[in-house]
Amino acid sequence: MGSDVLSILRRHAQAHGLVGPFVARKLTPDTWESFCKWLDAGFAGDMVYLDRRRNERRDVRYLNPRARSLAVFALPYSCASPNTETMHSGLISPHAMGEDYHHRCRNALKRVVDALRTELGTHVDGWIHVDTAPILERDFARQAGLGWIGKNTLLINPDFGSRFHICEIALSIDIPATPVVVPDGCGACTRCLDSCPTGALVAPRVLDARRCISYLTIESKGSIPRDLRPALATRLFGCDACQEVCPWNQKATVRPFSDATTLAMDVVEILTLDEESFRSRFRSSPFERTGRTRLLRNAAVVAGNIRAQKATGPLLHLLKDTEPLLREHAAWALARVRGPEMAEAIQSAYERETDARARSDMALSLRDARES
Ligand code: B12
Ligand code: SF4
Ligand code: SF4
Repeated sequence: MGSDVLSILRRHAQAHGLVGPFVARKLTPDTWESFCKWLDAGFAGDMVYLDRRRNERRDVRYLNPRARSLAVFALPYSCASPNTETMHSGLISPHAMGEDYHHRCRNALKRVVDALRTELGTHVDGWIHVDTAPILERDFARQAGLGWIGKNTLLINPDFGSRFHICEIALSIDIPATPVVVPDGCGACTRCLDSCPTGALVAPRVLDARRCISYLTIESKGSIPRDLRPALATRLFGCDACQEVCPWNQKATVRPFSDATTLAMDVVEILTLDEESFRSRFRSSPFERTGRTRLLRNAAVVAGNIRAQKATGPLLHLLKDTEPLLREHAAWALARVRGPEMAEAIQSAYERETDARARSDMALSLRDARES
């Protein structure tokens, strides 16, 4: 029955653009201790949900007590060159383009499980996970033979590099593990560590999320540290520098799931969005998850980095936004875009500011504006 299950899963997964199944050897990860050390070192920043559910990551059966096997799938995504036609382009990581991958993987795997039940003619439980469950996905993907964990911490497959998402089905039946584990393909290479704009890869396979642009632009709900803002350059949402330089991505044959071509957005336009226009523009996209405040915060940083003169109006408007985070980042950007001309506006914003964090950051922006 095991091999029948594998071929049914493979056939239906393929029909939905997924590669797999790769079946894990066991339901416990090999690197849970390493994960705990990482948490204890504080590398997770504000991602408290990782610590809250750390014990559940010890064994898939904490989550799915009747699970007997774990089938892992990959969803490769497009890595087309950024479309930088807009005047004030903020880069969007290709993984975030098109339909939210959480929906896409979940819907595809639901159909795969339904097809499995129909073809086997019996009830099989299949619990679907994509990204958000307390499962060390790269660990299981590695032990299932999907790839190796690169020095940039990403799982790399020798055929399609690291640009893919990982999703799983925990099944209530036994299926045979994939016999091959992919050997390490990094060797002496250190390109990813050398090219990280913020030095977030503090050692091979160890990432300090607090410095990672992906974390700062997508996960972090707070202020982007002032010293790291310039390193974002034009990155509006996510970061791929440590993947772009990887030789395994350069030689990969990627099968994109998305036909999206827009990998950049005009930051000046983004800065004008109110809550309602944000929601209607980004419904069902990954930006909906992060919300208006974080996207506009990032857009202000990019506008400051590219010294977008046209952003002056929207940034001045944001000095009066209801979100202190936006007032703070708008002041920072204005100090970079128009320097001394903006000192008066920043001074007034500083004087009426009631949020302590925003106020202390604005004091520094005011100083910068006067000195520039
Ligand atoms: C938290 C999180 C983040 C955090 C932290 C990332 C990190 N490297 O830990 C932030 C927000 C920074 C992030 C960024 C990104 N993420 Co993310 N993220 C996650 C999430 C939810 C948990 C990962 C986690 O537990 N991290 C903690 C570390 C310690 O655990 P780990 O990376 O899983 O496993 C580690 C151990 O196995 C250890 N290890 C193994 N062998 C060895 C050997 C030695 C010697 C040592 C010291 C350690 C060690 O190293 C591994 C890597 O750190 C997963 C989904 C999931 N449920 O797993 C997605 C996930 C890892 N992310 C994903 C993606 C796509 C991204 C981004 C590419 C998005 C982007 N373009 O902006 C970036 C990539 C940044 C990078 N270089 O990793 C994909 C990765 C796909 C792949 N091919 O690997 C995942 C699997 C989501 C998914 N389902 O597709 N992410
Ligand atoms: S995603 Fe960007 S910031 Fe994060 S580790 Fe990779 S290169 Fe560094
Ligand atoms: S850039 Fe080099 S060291 Fe980094 S993940 Fe790719 S092969 Fe490994």
